[in-house]
Amino acid sequence: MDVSVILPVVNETYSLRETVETIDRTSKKYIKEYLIVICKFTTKESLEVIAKLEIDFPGLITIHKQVKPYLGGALREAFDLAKASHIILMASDLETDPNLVEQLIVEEIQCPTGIITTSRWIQGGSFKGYSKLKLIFNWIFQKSISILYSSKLTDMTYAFRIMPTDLVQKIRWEELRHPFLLETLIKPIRLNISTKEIPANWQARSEGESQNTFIRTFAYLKIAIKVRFQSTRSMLK
Ligand SMILES: Nc1nc2c(ncn2[C@@H]2O[C@H](COP(=O)(O)OP(=O)(O)O)[C@@H](O)[C@H]2O)c(=O)[nH]1
Ligand SMILES: [Mg+2]
Repeated sequence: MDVSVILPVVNETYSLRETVETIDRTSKKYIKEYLIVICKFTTKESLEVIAKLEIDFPGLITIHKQVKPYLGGALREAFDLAKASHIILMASDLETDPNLVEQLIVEEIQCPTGIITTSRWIQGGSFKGYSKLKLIFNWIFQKSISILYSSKLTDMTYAFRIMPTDLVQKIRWEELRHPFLLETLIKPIRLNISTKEIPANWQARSEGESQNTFIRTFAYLKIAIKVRFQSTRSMLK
């Protein structure tokens, strides 16, 4: 088993470097590549950090400039390019703690056809720097989705997880914006793929800005309802 770590980048600099360095320190033996996805908005400062990473981690950095738009577009193209047996979906802004990558991989080895995903809501997980109002909305949203899907999962929108590459390559994806992150879990759930959560501590990024807006959160509901009633055959390529 080996891993392609997918890292979408817009405005991250030291956060991206720390992400790669931490994973290299803790999980080097499993990593086949860091698949960095850039877009036309990726800043000059970020591109400089990426160029430096290419020198410091020879042979391990793959750079892809996305053609499709938005975060979903970036990740969908990365899925098709991934060379390892598994992909890790995460961010480069340190909102996905790179120290957890080793545990994700070790747990996945126990069940390589399933998905190990992270949760900020289970025992041991937490949010830091999230407003009370957002927390309430998040909790209600998570609860609604888990009821809709009769699932025990507690954090389906936090996209920090490990998945088999053949699975992500055979699913027909639809979303291009952030709701894609939810789609990457609910389609596998409908396809009866096993899932397990481990706790994660979330902390708001300390550099750059999110590409997501709170008001768009409601778009997640649309894909949640659509996929719930979609035939599983139509989910596959
Ligand atoms: N390549 C690429 N990366 C993106 C895009 N949108 C977001 N990202 C990156 O994906 C990660 C998660 O996105 P972010 O905007 O922080 O979303 P949030 O954490 O859900 O609010 C960050 O590292 C972003 O820089 C995009 O359109 N293209
Ligand atoms: Mg973020």
